Amino acid sequence: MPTDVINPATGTVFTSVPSLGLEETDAAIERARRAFPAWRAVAPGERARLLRRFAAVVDDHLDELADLEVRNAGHTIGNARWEAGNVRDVLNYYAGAPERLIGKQIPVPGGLDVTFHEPLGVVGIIVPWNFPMPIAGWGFAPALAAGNTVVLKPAELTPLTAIRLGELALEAGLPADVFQVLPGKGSVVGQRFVTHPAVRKVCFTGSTEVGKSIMAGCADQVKRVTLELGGKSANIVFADADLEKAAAAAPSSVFDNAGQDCCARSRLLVQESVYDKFLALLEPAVKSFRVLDPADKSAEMGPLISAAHRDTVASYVSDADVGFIGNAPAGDGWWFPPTVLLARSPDDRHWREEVFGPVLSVLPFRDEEEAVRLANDTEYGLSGSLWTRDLGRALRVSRAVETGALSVNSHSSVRYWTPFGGMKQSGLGRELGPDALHGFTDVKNVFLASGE
Ligand code: TAP
Repeated sequence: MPTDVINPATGTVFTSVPSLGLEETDAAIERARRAFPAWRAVAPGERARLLRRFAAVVDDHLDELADLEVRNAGHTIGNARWEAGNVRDVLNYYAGAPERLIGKQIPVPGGLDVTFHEPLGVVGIIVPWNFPMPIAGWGFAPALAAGNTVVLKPAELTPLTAIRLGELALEAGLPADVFQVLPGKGSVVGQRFVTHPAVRKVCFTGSTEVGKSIMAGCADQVKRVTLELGGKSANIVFADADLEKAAAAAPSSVFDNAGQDCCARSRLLVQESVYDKFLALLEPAVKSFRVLDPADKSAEMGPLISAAHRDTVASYVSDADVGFIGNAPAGDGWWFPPTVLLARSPDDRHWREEVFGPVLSVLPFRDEEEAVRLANDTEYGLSGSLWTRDLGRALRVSRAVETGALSVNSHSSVRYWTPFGGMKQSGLGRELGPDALHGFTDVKNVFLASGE
């Protein structure tokens, strides 16, 4: 049965894609299993060349991929171009890996001991709707570089760029069945990655709730699993910070991609001595945040992904203390304005739960100890920022905040050169960075007796 694909900026259906059933999923996994021995046997230099070629073909189609994402996910054209470029860059980065997948030679008595990083087999990648291209690339690029074959399930809401990337891989010369994109339901295609014995690893990005069920399902086969889950990250502004800079940067740290970002700094902690001053600086920055047709080059934020999601986001605002609200287009599409809520206490629902929309909750704190305690008072631990001019404080707080990625005097979270992933219930394992291939390989130790 085909699935309708909707443009969230207009609410209209503009195409449909097939939704694969169980039999088609099993057949694709079987093809991936059969393609594995030949792919792992491709010489490292040749695998590197194919991945670089794949990157070049993505680059040739950058505008096309970006336009697809604007229509399918409502991403601003600026973001969508960055996202397609990120797939290219991540492919190029991991194209350097096959020739550098170096084991160890370990001194032992009686012979020679060496380790190999062996590919796992078929890797299943499950992608959410919020960043369809980058999250796909962070999985398939290192998985392929390590010599695995890949089956990838895009989110039902946003399948188009992943399907196109699957076609571009073939155009670049990757052998058939090495990288297959399987559109369909999570409960059918995604779940089969968990239960099918030929799939040796699942990379899941999405909600903490589904991630837990995937982890439990993978336990049955001791299947490898990487989880990138939700977040409720804190942006901590100390009184000694460059307040103008921190206030100017705060809106994009939470409203980028309409807040549908697991790294969104959706909890703003402001030291009480500068609380009023900071909010006065923040208000114009929020009100001038440009929420426009995402195809408009000057747009900083587009619509939410669906009508149902807009209802969920709205439910957090209805009984909260609203600080101030930005602008959004009226009319068709799933628009929601940037919204700043003043938390009454850390028990407020909007302070505790991941809204996954353009909603920022603000709370004052007294001192460093209280800032750290409030920042860590959550089951999540993905990202976060702190703003201060005090180097010692920057170091102390960076070490004390329990998150996988933190930035000081900036809101940087994801750079493909560095590891990305969550602490606590935000995830398990790390993607990106120089060590990502170790998540797609098993170490084999070989001892060769010298016969002495
Ligand atoms: P989910 O419902 O968890 O869906 C994520 C992906 O998993 C989709 O492709 C979905 O397929 C699939 N899926 C759903 N149920 C499944 C099952 N039982 N077995 C296997 N696969 C299944 O999340 P979402 O609604 O797409 O995204 C929103 C949430 O994801 C947010 O709350 C956010 O916390 C989290 N998120 C986290 C991150 C990172 S990087 N940590 C990134 C994006 C999103 P369908 O298309 O059929 O739903």
